[in-house]
Amino acid sequence: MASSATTETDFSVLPELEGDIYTAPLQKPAHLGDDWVEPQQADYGQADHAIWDELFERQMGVLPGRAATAFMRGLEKLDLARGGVPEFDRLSAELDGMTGWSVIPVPMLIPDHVFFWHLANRRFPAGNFIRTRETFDYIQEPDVFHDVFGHVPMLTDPVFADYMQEYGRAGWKAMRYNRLKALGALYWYTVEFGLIEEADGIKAYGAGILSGPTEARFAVEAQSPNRIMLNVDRVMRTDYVISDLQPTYFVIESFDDLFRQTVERDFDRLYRSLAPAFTYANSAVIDVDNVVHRGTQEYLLRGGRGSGADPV
Ligand code: HBI
Ligand code: FE
Repeated sequence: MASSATTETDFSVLPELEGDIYTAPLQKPAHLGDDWVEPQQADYGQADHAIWDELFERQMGVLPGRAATAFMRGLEKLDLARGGVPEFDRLSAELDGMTGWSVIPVPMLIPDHVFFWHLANRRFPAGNFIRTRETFDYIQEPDVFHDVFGHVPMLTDPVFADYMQEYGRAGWKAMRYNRLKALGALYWYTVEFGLIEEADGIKAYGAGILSGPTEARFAVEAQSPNRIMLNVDRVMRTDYVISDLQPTYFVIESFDDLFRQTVERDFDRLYRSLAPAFTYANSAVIDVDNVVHRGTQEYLLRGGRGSGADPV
């Protein structure tokens, strides 16, 4: 049944922020409207398209057998193998016929409430730039490869597409309860770094895993990280790592199960039960966990990113 927000709230209107609601203090560039959207960059040069193609090739060398079936199907349905930075209008036209989503260009990280508002209207904000040679292996902000290669193929899956819209709608409520960190943790451990159980093993559907060179093997196969069945109450209380491989990955049985665990939840009650800060460390395994693999945490123990520790 629809949560109360979906009956009272008019999602076509950008929410007004009240009081001390947490949002990233971002300075809106003068040329952007309230929706933070701009025209897609039209002058990608040969060097930019080559960077996209090299990133694409590198991922296709590691993802088969490790990426969720829904993701691999989405790559095909959207013909992302055709080469070069894709045109968002083409992707939006094709997505519209599948799940009603569109891809909209944004120049940078945008405020949470604007991001949620777009998701609530089935618009996916994607980076309107591509990384440089110098930042080839690690980017600070999501560029077009992270967003369009990592996230957009999953929007071709009807259940996941519904989940993403409901996630955006849940953002409203999180703002009202000032629980954006908790909702951010749910996003992080599903949309960015989620794993799913398939008949032939655990696969990745999170864009942060799918768009990086090392994390697909680390998340799916390495001994180091924990792999724990996803429980929304537990995930929303769990801290996460922004700039390194995750010490813990959460596994879902199916996108239907993810949808059931979230949309059919009473988020009002859940948010009221959450503390303002996180409760569990990102490497913790707790008594209620349904543990698929208890990690050795050897990657962290040996210093993590920059220490030369080999993740897999
Ligand atoms: N902005 N452009 C962009 N891309 C994101 O992925 C993004 C964002 N703003 C906020 C955000 N993600 C996260 O805080 C989500 O949890 C909302
Ligand atoms: Fe992302």
